[in-house]
Amino acid sequence: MQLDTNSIDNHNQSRLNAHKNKLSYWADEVEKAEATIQKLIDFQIAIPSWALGTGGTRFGRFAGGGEPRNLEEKIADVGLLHALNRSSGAISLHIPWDIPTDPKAIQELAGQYGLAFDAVNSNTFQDQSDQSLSYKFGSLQHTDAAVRQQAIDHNIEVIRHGEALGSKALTVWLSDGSSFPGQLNFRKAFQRTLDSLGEIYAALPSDWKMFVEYKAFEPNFYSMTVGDWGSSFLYASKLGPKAYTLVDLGHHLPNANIEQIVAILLNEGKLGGFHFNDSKYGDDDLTAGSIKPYQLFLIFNELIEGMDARGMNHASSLGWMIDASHNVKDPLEDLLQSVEAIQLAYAQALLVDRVALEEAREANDVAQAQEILQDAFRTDVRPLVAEARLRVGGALQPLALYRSLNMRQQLIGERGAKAVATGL
Ligand code: PSV
Ligand code: MN
Ligand code: MN
Repeated sequence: MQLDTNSIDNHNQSRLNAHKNKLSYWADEVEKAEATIQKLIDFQIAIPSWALGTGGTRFGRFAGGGEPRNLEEKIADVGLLHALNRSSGAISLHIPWDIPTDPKAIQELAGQYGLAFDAVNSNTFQDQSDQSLSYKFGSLQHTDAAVRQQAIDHNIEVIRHGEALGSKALTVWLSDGSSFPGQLNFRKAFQRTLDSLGEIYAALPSDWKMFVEYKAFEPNFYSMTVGDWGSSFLYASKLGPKAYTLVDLGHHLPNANIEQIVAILLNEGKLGGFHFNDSKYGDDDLTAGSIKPYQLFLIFNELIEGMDARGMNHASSLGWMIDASHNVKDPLEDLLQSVEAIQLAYAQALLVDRVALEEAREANDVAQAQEILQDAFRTDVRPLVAEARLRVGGALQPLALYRSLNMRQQLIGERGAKAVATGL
């Protein structure tokens, strides 16, 4: 479904005065506002193909209707999001859920919506019907070399699919680990995983990156073979310069200081990118910024500090991806909310007075340092984010427009009330 530009223009016209009033707050700080708006325009956040359908839980799945039935429709959904917010210009695919049978046609279709292909994801955490050996006891760590080889081959196949579409990165997330003490020889599991990853790494094209995603728990609950940033960092360091750690915000033990992890990885040149989401308990995959917006801001604060210190381009140096999927909200509304929350955190962090912050730190002025951060966090940057969208043809209020045009009803009309997307 294509969104016609008239709808966006009408929507923006009707809200323009109210928007300009809110923006006038920035009249005294035009330079700061302009710099922030420009950075927001450049900043694109990739949408995961598997979040376009209603997410399942272990207990059930309540599909909302009109979900994309194939890769073409997933691309159309991301195209719709991008038309609304002009900030979702990439899609991240998961193989085999999204095998592109005709990569040329798929690439062309994505091009029509102005979309690029972000990291491709492999899947050795489920058994597929056409697969000969099982991943029940792991994939790249498996005791049986034949199972490891099957998982290696799958990852290489994923790279080839990505190459055909113009992706530049492979994300490897492994469910490998153990559920009971005694089950696994940790040392051997690490070494086997490293060796297997090494074979995949060797198949990477020269301009590709490999993201090693860690997760502390689930589906294994005693040990995870890539369980924390330390082990991911070790794998990435041993693999070589094309390998990086990927931080999924929901993959930590409770109360982990994610912003500090981010700062250290970035400083080591080993931070590859993100899977944004939010959580209260575990890998909840809730909408970004819905539970801990201050944490999201603090992460961006470290990102900006570290990227600027290393002369990195904010928009293109790291992989910015969402990994959230919902089962009680319309997935497209949920994704619009996630993108907006990420932009808000980014914009607020851009406002931090870094010189004053460093002075306060050097002087051990704790209260002042805290004031500086909270001052930025408590600034209402919504008009800046809306202005960034407006300037590049997006909607002032994407979610409101999506609703007023009855987009979900239209999708249900096109695809049916029982259309269910592939994924978890
Ligand atoms: C695992 O929990 C994960 O975060 C990985 O990124 C997977 O690819 C994705 O979720 C699957 O939904
Ligand atoms: Mn993830
Ligand atoms: Mn996850």
